[in-house]
Amino acid sequence: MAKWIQLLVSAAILGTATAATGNCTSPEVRKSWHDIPNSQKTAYIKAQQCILSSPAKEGKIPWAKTRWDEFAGLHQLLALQIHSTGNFLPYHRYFLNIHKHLLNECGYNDSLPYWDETRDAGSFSKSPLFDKTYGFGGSGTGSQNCVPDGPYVNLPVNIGPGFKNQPRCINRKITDFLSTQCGASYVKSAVAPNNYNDAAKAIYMGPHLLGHEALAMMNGDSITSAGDPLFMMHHGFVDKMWFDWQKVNKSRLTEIGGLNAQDPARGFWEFSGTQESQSSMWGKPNAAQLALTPDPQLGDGGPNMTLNHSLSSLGIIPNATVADIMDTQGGYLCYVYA
Ligand SMILES: [Cu+2]
Repeated sequence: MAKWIQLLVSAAILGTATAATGNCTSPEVRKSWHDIPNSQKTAYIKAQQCILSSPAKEGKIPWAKTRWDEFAGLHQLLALQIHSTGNFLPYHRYFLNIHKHLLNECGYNDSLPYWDETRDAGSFSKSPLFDKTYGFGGSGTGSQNCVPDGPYVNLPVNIGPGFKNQPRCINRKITDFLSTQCGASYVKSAVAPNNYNDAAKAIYMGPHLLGHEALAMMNGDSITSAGDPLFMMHHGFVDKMWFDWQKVNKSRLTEIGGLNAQDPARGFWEFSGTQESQSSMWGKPNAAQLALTPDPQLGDGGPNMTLNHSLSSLGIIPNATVADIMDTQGGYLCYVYA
């Protein structure tokens, strides 16, 4: 697709970005779930229920039964490209944008909320995010740790665990002490490094990973954690860390680095090896999954991440480049965090 058509389509999706100039005049303000009105929470939840219950639309991933499966399935296919690599922060920012598109399809046009986890660090279980009416439901119960209440009960996900695919409940098991490391002092050290690779790694290994582990179950599975709608709240928090890091110096809006993929023959790997014993149970992508997985070197022409790197949603929204998403107020994107 020609670049200008792509920009027009993107502008139509985002509403506030002007394609003709690439300007972003009135950025969407993304607020923590704590601070949005109940009416917005209800509208968001209704759209999320719609995504979880709508049939698959793209038809590219044969094992995806719902629209949500197509989204979670995309994260599964790309798992070895977007974790412990230079594409972690860029792709998850683009992934938030894909989610925004799915919410739009289901009638939600307000700003994307995120979860300011610093406010709940050390006591996740008491967070308003787990409210059964105005939140995502609570900690799991029973042998599968299925979330027992809230808006997403009885809405199964057909992706995961790991590289497997079977119908399952959204599950989580909150451990408060692990959530301590999502606190303000930990976030401050995560965004302290001066270069992209070190900051990306500190964010990944710090509040990002600990947030996942504090929620565990589906949320602790790096391949298919995106099955739980709560994932998007957590990754808004992660994206805000990158946004805050980038704000320090304009040169950071063009700074990228690292590799664009892990080795699929090895299976999933985390930066420091802390989860390797766990990841062995997540398995490896099978031949059908590999055949569907976008080429990680597309745009880069080699194993290293560049600004030309191609970001794919397998057709849900147009492909973008890393250059497009570097600046949240660059025109392709148009938002800030409050
Ligand atoms: Cu991920």
